Amino acid sequence: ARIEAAMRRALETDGFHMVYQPQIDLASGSVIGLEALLRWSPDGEEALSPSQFIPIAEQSGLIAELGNWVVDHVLRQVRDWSGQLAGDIPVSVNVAAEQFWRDGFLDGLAERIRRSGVAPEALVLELTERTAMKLPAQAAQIMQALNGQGIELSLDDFGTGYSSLAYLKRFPLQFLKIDRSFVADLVASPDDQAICRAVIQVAHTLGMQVVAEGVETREQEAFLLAAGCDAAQGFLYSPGIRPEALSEWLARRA
Ligand code: G
Ligand code: G
Ligand code: MN
Ligand code: NA
Repeated sequence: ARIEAAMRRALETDGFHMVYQPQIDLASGSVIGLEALLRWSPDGEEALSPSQFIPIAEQSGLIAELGNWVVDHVLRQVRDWSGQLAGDIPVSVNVAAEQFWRDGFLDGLAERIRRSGVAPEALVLELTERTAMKLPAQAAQIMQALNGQGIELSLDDFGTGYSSLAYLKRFPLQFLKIDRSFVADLVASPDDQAICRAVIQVAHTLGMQVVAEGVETREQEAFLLAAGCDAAQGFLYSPGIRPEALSEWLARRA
């Protein structure tokens, strides 16, 4: 309840902010995406991870407002970046289950994008397996509608939920993200190596690009590249970057 009240205050006072983590094309080394990550330090206290406070926002119903804050904030940022290096790179936004499943999510999002003047193609939505598998048939319909509006979709944390391959085939996804738990021990674990290879093959067969999360070493990167993985993000390249520092980071890599 205390966290809930603090979240309400933070929404009123812009107490949240976003950082942007680069996604790197493994073959060319170029930056092909940015994942927007929500950050919050309640009233001068130590930062809380979204994995701690998003579930509270979902239970309390605050997720609608918080989700809208994130979308509007990212859209404004993308608009501010137009004409700069970051302006041409699609930005991935995480969508929580309770946010996705609320009545009016689709229309509300379309309206926010329309009002911002940003092209829908500038956004990628990251949905988790848990979100999609809650009601797979309806999820597939909403996903079709999002694609129809020009918004691309990514399945986040892949391998940690209970996705059925039958549904994976029916979801109109452009990207699949290998969860970082499979990447962490990649170099030492033949099991994780086999899992990553298999996931990459299945995703490619279904026409999806694969992004590996949590890449921290050159060895992991080399394995993933050899296995045909398309892109990677992780501390090897950069943690989330404050928007005001991003242009410089991009310029330094270019
Ligand atoms: O930011 P961090 O790397 O600590 O992320 C922890 C978890 O919180 C990840 O699973 C990430 O997807 C999620 N997350 C980060 N930002 C957002 C956000 O804006 N909205 C939602 N729903 N989840 C987010
Ligand atoms: O679930 P999601 O993929 O959206 O999570 C992103 C989370 O992963 C964020 O909390 C981010 O800070 C974290 N993260 C990003 N890169 C790395 C990494 O290389 N190693 C680890 N351990 N965490 C990472
Ligand atoms: Mn994510
Ligand atoms: Na993830």
